[in-house]
Amino acid sequence: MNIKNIFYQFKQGLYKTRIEFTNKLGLLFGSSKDKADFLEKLEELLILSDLGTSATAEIMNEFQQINFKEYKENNFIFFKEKLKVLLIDILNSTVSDIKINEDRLNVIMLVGVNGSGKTSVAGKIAYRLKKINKDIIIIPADTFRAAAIQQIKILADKVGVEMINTKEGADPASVVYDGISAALARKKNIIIIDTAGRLHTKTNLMNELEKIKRVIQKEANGWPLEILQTIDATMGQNAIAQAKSFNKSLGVTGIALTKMDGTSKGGIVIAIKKELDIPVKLISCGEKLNNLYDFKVAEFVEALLD
Ligand SMILES: Nc1nc2c(ncn2[C@@H]2O[C@H](COP(=O)(O)OP(=O)(O)OP(=O)(O)O)[C@@H](O)[C@H]2O)c(=O)[nH]1
Ligand SMILES: [Mg+2]
Repeated sequence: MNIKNIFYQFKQGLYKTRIEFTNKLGLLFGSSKDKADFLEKLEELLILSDLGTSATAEIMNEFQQINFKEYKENNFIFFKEKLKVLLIDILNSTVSDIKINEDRLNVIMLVGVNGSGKTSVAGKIAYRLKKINKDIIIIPADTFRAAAIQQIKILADKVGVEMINTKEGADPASVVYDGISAALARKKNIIIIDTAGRLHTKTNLMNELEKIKRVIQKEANGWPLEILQTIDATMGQNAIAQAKSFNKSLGVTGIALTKMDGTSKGGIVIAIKKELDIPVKLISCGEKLNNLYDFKVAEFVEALLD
Protein backbone atom coordinates (compact mmCIF):
# COMPACT_ATOMS: atom_id res chain seq x y z
CA MET A 1 0.00 0.00 0.00
CA ASN A 2 1.39 3.39 -0.89
CA ILE A 3 2.05 6.10 1.66
CA LYS A 4 -0.87 8.29 0.60
CA ASN A 5 -3.25 5.36 1.03
CA ILE A 6 -1.86 4.56 4.45
CA PHE A 7 -2.48 8.16 5.47
CA TYR A 8 -6.13 7.96 4.35
CA GLN A 9 -6.64 4.60 6.02
CA PHE A 10 -5.20 5.92 9.28
CA LYS A 11 -7.28 9.04 8.97
CA GLN A 12 -10.42 6.97 8.70
CA GLY A 13 -9.34 4.46 11.34
CA LEU A 14 -8.38 7.15 13.83
CA TYR A 15 -11.62 9.05 13.35
CA LYS A 16 -12.71 8.86 16.98
CA THR A 17 -9.36 9.89 18.38
CA ARG A 18 -9.06 12.67 15.86
CA ILE A 19 -12.46 14.08 16.75
CA GLU A 20 -11.82 13.79 20.46
CA PHE A 21 -8.18 14.80 20.62
CA THR A 22 -7.58 17.17 17.73
CA ASN A 23 -10.87 19.01 18.00
CA LYS A 24 -10.36 19.52 21.72
CA LEU A 25 -6.84 20.67 21.04
CA GLY A 26 -8.23 23.33 18.72
CA LEU A 27 -10.76 24.41 21.32
CA LEU A 28 -8.28 24.63 24.15
CA PHE A 29 -5.83 26.53 22.01
CA GLY A 30 -8.50 29.00 21.01
CA SER A 31 -9.99 29.47 24.46
CA SER A 32 -6.79 29.73 26.52
CA LYS A 33 -6.46 33.09 28.20
CA ASP A 34 -2.77 32.89 28.91
CA LYS A 35 0.12 30.46 28.96
CA ALA A 36 -0.68 28.98 32.38
CA ASP A 37 -4.26 28.35 31.35
CA PHE A 38 -3.11 26.80 28.06
CA LEU A 39 -0.57 24.51 29.74
CA GLU A 40 -3.06 23.32 32.32
CA LYS A 41 -5.67 22.42 29.69
CA LEU A 42 -3.08 20.82 27.44
CA GLU A 43 -1.77 18.57 30.20
CA GLU A 44 -5.27 17.46 31.10
CA LEU A 45 -6.06 16.57 27.49
CA LEU A 46 -2.81 14.63 27.01
CA ILE A 47 -3.48 12.55 30.12
CA LEU A 48 -7.12 11.97 29.14
CA SER A 49 -6.03 10.81 25.70
CA ASP A 50 -3.87 8.11 27.27
CA LEU A 51 -0.49 9.42 26.18
CA GLY A 52 0.90 8.35 29.53
CA THR A 53 2.77 10.37 32.12
CA SER A 54 6.21 10.15 30.56
CA ALA A 55 5.24 11.41 27.08
CA THR A 56 2.95 14.01 28.64
CA ALA A 57 5.84 15.32 30.75
CA GLU A 58 8.09 15.51 27.70
CA ILE A 59 5.51 17.42 25.67
CA MET A 60 4.69 19.75 28.56
CA ASN A 61 8.36 20.46 29.00
CA GLU A 62 8.61 21.59 25.38
CA PHE A 63 5.55 23.80 25.54
CA GLN A 64 6.72 25.38 28.78
CA GLN A 65 9.48 27.02 26.74
CA ILE A 66 7.21 28.75 24.27
CA ASN A 67 6.24 32.36 23.94
CA PHE A 68 2.48 31.95 24.15
CA LYS A 69 1.69 35.37 22.71
CA GLU A 70 3.67 34.53 19.61
CA TYR A 71 1.78 31.25 19.36
CA LYS A 72 -1.55 32.98 19.60
CA GLU A 73 -0.55 35.47 16.96
CA ASN A 74 0.27 32.61 14.68
CA ASN A 75 -2.52 30.08 14.64
CA PHE A 76 -3.66 26.58 15.51
CA ILE A 77 -1.90 25.10 12.51
CA PHE A 78 1.40 26.44 13.81
CA PHE A 79 0.75 24.80 17.18
CA LYS A 80 -0.27 21.50 15.55
CA GLU A 81 2.90 21.46 13.46
CA LYS A 82 5.00 21.85 16.57
CA LEU A 83 3.13 19.01 18.27
CA LYS A 84 3.49 16.79 15.19
CA VAL A 85 7.26 17.20 15.23
CA LEU A 86 7.34 16.31 18.91
CA LEU A 87 5.14 13.22 18.51
CA ILE A 88 7.07 11.99 15.48
CA ASP A 89 10.24 12.40 17.47
CA ILE A 90 8.86 10.38 20.39
CA LEU A 91 7.41 7.67 18.16
CA ASN A 92 10.36 7.28 15.84
CA SER A 93 12.62 5.83 18.48
CA THR A 94 11.86 2.19 17.77
CA VAL A 95 10.24 1.74 14.40
CA SER A 96 10.20 -1.71 12.90
CA ASP A 97 8.03 -3.77 10.56
CA ILE A 98 7.37 -7.46 10.50
CA LYS A 99 10.21 -8.95 8.52
CA ILE A 100 9.62 -11.95 6.35
CA ASN A 101 12.64 -13.97 5.36
CA GLU A 102 12.34 -15.08 1.78
CA ASP A 103 14.30 -18.28 1.90
CA ARG A 104 13.31 -19.62 5.28
CA LEU A 105 10.33 -20.69 7.24
CA ASN A 106 8.96 -17.83 9.30
CA VAL A 107 6.93 -18.38 12.43
CA ILE A 108 4.49 -15.74 13.62
CA MET A 109 2.77 -16.35 16.93
CA LEU A 110 -0.08 -14.22 18.25
CA VAL A 111 -0.41 -13.81 22.00
CA GLY A 112 -2.43 -11.54 24.24
CA VAL A 113 -5.26 -11.24 26.72
CA ASN A 114 -8.78 -12.46 25.96
CA GLY A 115 -10.55 -10.70 23.15
CA SER A 116 -7.61 -8.47 22.25
CA GLY A 117 -7.76 -9.44 18.57
CA LYS A 118 -5.32 -12.36 18.14
CA THR A 119 -7.49 -14.45 15.85
CA SER A 120 -8.53 -11.46 13.75
CA VAL A 121 -4.92 -10.32 13.36
CA ALA A 122 -3.86 -13.88 12.48
CA GLY A 123 -6.44 -13.83 9.67
CA LYS A 124 -5.42 -10.35 8.55
CA ILE A 125 -1.73 -11.27 8.42
CA ALA A 126 -2.58 -14.40 6.44
CA TYR A 127 -4.63 -12.28 4.04
CA ARG A 128 -1.83 -9.80 3.54
CA LEU A 129 0.90 -12.42 3.04
CA LYS A 130 -1.26 -14.58 0.80
CA LYS A 131 -1.63 -11.57 -1.49
CA ILE A 132 2.11 -11.56 -2.03
CA ASN A 133 2.04 -15.29 -2.77
CA LYS A 134 3.42 -16.64 0.47
CA ASP A 135 2.68 -20.25 1.20
CA ILE A 136 1.03 -20.12 4.60
CA ILE A 137 -0.19 -22.61 7.14
CA ILE A 138 -2.19 -21.70 10.21
CA ILE A 139 -1.85 -23.56 13.49
CA PRO A 140 -4.91 -23.18 15.72
CA ALA A 141 -3.30 -23.43 19.14
CA ASP A 142 -6.37 -22.02 20.85
CA THR A 143 -7.94 -25.39 21.57
CA PHE A 144 -9.67 -24.16 24.67
CA ARG A 145 -13.03 -23.72 22.95
CA ALA A 146 -14.42 -25.45 19.86
CA ALA A 147 -15.72 -22.05 18.75
CA ALA A 148 -12.18 -20.68 18.66
CA ILE A 149 -11.05 -23.41 16.26
CA GLN A 150 -14.14 -22.76 14.16
CA GLN A 151 -13.46 -19.00 14.11
CA ILE A 152 -9.92 -19.31 12.76
CA LYS A 153 -11.03 -22.04 10.33
CA ILE A 154 -13.60 -19.67 8.82
CA LEU A 155 -10.90 -17.03 8.40
CA ALA A 156 -8.45 -19.53 6.89
CA ASP A 157 -11.09 -20.63 4.38
CA LYS A 158 -11.99 -17.06 3.54
CA VAL A 159 -8.37 -16.17 2.89
CA GLY A 160 -7.74 -19.48 1.16
CA VAL A 161 -4.91 -20.81 3.30
CA GLU A 162 -4.35 -24.19 4.87
CA MET A 163 -5.01 -24.86 8.53
CA ILE A 164 -3.88 -27.76 10.69
CA ASN A 165 -6.76 -29.86 12.00
CA THR A 166 -7.25 -30.12 15.70
CA LYS A 167 -10.00 -30.53 18.23
CA GLU A 168 -11.19 -28.92 21.41
CA GLY A 169 -9.09 -29.83 24.44
CA ALA A 170 -5.97 -30.86 22.50
CA ASP A 171 -2.68 -29.85 24.13
CA PRO A 172 -1.65 -26.57 22.44
CA ALA A 173 2.08 -27.34 22.50
CA SER A 174 1.42 -30.72 20.81
CA VAL A 175 -0.73 -29.03 18.17
CA VAL A 176 2.14 -26.65 17.49
CA TYR A 177 4.62 -29.53 17.34
CA ASP A 178 2.47 -31.39 14.80
CA GLY A 179 1.84 -28.18 12.87
CA ILE A 180 5.51 -27.43 12.47
CA SER A 181 6.20 -30.99 11.27
CA ALA A 182 3.43 -30.63 8.70
CA ALA A 183 4.71 -27.19 7.60
CA LEU A 184 8.18 -28.62 7.13
CA ALA A 185 6.91 -31.61 5.18
CA ARG A 186 4.85 -29.32 2.94
CA LYS A 187 7.66 -26.78 2.54
CA LYS A 188 5.64 -23.79 3.72
CA ASN A 189 7.00 -20.20 3.92
CA ILE A 190 5.01 -19.05 6.87
CA ILE A 191 3.42 -20.50 9.98
CA ILE A 192 0.87 -18.39 11.80
CA ILE A 193 -0.02 -19.59 15.29
CA ASP A 194 -3.18 -18.41 16.99
CA THR A 195 -3.15 -18.91 20.76
CA ALA A 196 -5.84 -18.75 23.41
CA GLY A 197 -6.43 -15.52 25.25
CA ARG A 198 -5.09 -15.39 28.78
CA LEU A 199 -4.64 -12.95 31.57
CA HIS A 200 -1.02 -11.99 32.05
CA THR A 201 -1.44 -12.66 35.78
CA LYS A 202 -2.28 -16.39 35.37
CA THR A 203 1.04 -18.13 35.87
CA ASN A 204 -0.04 -21.57 34.62
CA LEU A 205 -1.39 -20.10 31.39
CA MET A 206 1.72 -18.02 30.84
CA ASN A 207 3.78 -21.19 31.41
CA GLU A 208 1.77 -22.86 28.68
CA LEU A 209 2.83 -20.13 26.25
CA GLU A 210 6.45 -20.48 27.30
CA LYS A 211 6.16 -24.21 26.58
CA ILE A 212 4.82 -23.46 23.10
CA LYS A 213 7.74 -21.13 22.52
CA ARG A 214 10.20 -23.85 23.56
CA VAL A 215 8.58 -26.27 21.12
CA ILE A 216 8.91 -23.73 18.32
CA GLN A 217 12.52 -23.03 19.16
CA LYS A 218 13.32 -26.73 19.22
CA GLU A 219 11.41 -27.78 16.10
CA ALA A 220 11.96 -24.63 14.09
CA ASN A 221 15.49 -24.12 15.26
CA GLY A 222 17.05 -20.89 14.05
CA TRP A 223 14.03 -19.70 12.10
CA PRO A 224 12.82 -16.17 12.49
CA LEU A 225 10.22 -16.12 15.24
CA GLU A 226 7.92 -13.17 15.55
CA ILE A 227 5.96 -13.13 18.81
CA LEU A 228 3.29 -10.52 18.32
CA GLN A 229 1.21 -9.34 21.20
CA THR A 230 -2.19 -7.94 20.36
CA ILE A 231 -3.19 -5.01 22.53
CA ASP A 232 -6.71 -3.68 22.51
CA ALA A 233 -6.29 0.09 22.24
CA THR A 234 -9.47 0.62 24.22
CA MET A 235 -7.84 -0.94 27.30
CA GLY A 236 -6.04 2.27 28.16
CA GLN A 237 -3.14 2.24 30.56
CA ASN A 238 -3.89 -1.36 31.59
CA ALA A 239 -2.28 -2.34 28.32
CA ILE A 240 1.14 -1.30 29.59
CA ALA A 241 1.05 -3.76 32.50
CA GLN A 242 -0.17 -6.53 30.19
CA ALA A 243 2.62 -5.93 27.72
CA LYS A 244 5.27 -5.90 30.43
CA SER A 245 4.15 -9.31 31.72
CA PHE A 246 3.90 -10.97 28.33
CA ASN A 247 7.27 -9.57 27.40
CA LYS A 248 8.86 -10.86 30.58
CA SER A 249 7.57 -14.39 29.97
CA LEU A 250 8.08 -14.61 26.25
CA GLY A 251 10.22 -11.84 24.85
CA VAL A 252 7.59 -10.19 22.68
CA THR A 253 9.06 -8.99 19.37
CA GLY A 254 6.29 -6.60 18.42
CA ILE A 255 2.89 -5.22 19.24
CA ALA A 256 -0.21 -5.22 17.07
CA LEU A 257 -2.41 -2.46 18.40
CA THR A 258 -6.02 -3.37 17.66
CA LYS A 259 -9.41 -1.66 17.67
CA MET A 260 -7.90 1.75 17.07
CA ASP A 261 -11.11 2.60 15.21
CA GLY A 262 -13.10 1.92 18.36
CA THR A 263 -11.33 4.29 20.71
CA SER A 264 -10.97 8.00 21.16
CA LYS A 265 -7.81 7.31 23.11
CA GLY A 266 -5.43 6.41 20.30
CA GLY A 267 -2.79 8.28 22.28
CA ILE A 268 -2.06 4.92 23.89
CA VAL A 269 0.36 4.23 21.03
CA ILE A 270 2.54 7.03 22.39
CA ALA A 271 2.43 5.66 25.94
CA ILE A 272 3.41 2.22 24.63
CA LYS A 273 6.37 3.64 22.78
CA LYS A 274 7.48 5.66 25.74
CA GLU A 275 7.02 3.10 28.46
CA LEU A 276 7.92 -0.16 26.77
CA ASP A 277 10.88 -1.29 24.80
CA ILE A 278 8.73 -3.18 22.30
CA PRO A 279 8.01 -1.76 18.84
CA VAL A 280 4.44 -1.27 17.70
CA LYS A 281 4.57 -3.04 14.34
CA LEU A 282 0.96 -3.22 13.26
CA ILE A 283 -2.16 -1.15 13.69
CA SER A 284 -5.60 -2.65 13.25
CA CYS A 285 -8.42 -0.20 12.63
CA GLY A 286 -11.45 -2.22 11.69
CA GLU A 287 -12.90 -5.68 11.28
CA LYS A 288 -12.24 -6.21 7.58
CA LEU A 289 -9.36 -8.42 6.49
CA ASN A 290 -7.61 -5.45 4.90
CA ASN A 291 -7.83 -3.24 8.00
CA LEU A 292 -4.31 -4.07 9.21
CA TYR A 293 -1.47 -1.64 8.52
CA ASP A 294 2.22 -1.31 9.15
CA PHE A 295 2.78 1.34 11.74
CA LYS A 296 4.17 4.27 9.77
CA VAL A 297 4.95 7.05 12.20
CA ALA A 298 4.79 10.17 10.03
CA GLU A 299 1.55 9.12 8.32
CA PHE A 300 0.07 8.13 11.65
CA VAL A 301 0.81 11.47 13.30
CA GLU A 302 -0.28 13.45 10.23
CA ALA A 303 -3.55 11.54 10.17
CA LEU A 304 -4.07 11.98 13.90
CA LEU A 305 -3.56 15.72 13.81
CA ASP A 306 -5.00 16.43 10.37
N1 LIG B 1 -13.64 -2.55 15.45
C1 LIG B 1 -12.67 -3.43 15.52
N2 LIG B 1 -12.93 -4.65 16.00
C2 LIG B 1 -11.92 -5.53 16.07
C3 LIG B 1 -10.60 -5.21 15.65
N3 LIG B 1 -9.81 -6.29 15.85
C4 LIG B 1 -10.61 -7.24 16.38
N4 LIG B 1 -11.87 -6.80 16.52
C5 LIG B 1 -13.04 -7.51 17.09
O1 LIG B 1 -12.78 -7.84 18.43
C6 LIG B 1 -13.38 -9.08 18.77
C7 LIG B 1 -12.35 -10.02 19.34
O2 LIG B 1 -11.42 -10.34 18.32
P1 LIG B 1 -10.67 -11.75 18.25
O3 LIG B 1 -9.76 -11.69 17.09
O4 LIG B 1 -11.65 -12.86 18.32
O5 LIG B 1 -9.86 -11.66 19.61
P2 LIG B 1 -8.99 -12.82 20.28
O6 LIG B 1 -7.84 -12.14 20.96
O7 LIG B 1 -8.66 -13.87 19.31
O8 LIG B 1 -10.02 -13.35 21.37
P3 LIG B 1 -9.87 -14.70 22.25
O9 LIG B 1 -9.34 -15.75 21.37
O10 LIG B 1 -11.25 -14.97 22.73
O11 LIG B 1 -8.94 -14.36 23.37
C8 LIG B 1 -14.03 -9.59 17.49
O12 LIG B 1 -15.38 -9.26 17.51
C9 LIG B 1 -13.29 -8.82 16.40
O13 LIG B 1 -14.06 -8.65 15.24
C10 LIG B 1 -10.36 -3.89 15.12
O14 LIG B 1 -9.26 -3.49 14.75
N5 LIG B 1 -11.43 -3.05 15.09
MG1 LIG C 1 -8.95 -15.89 19.40
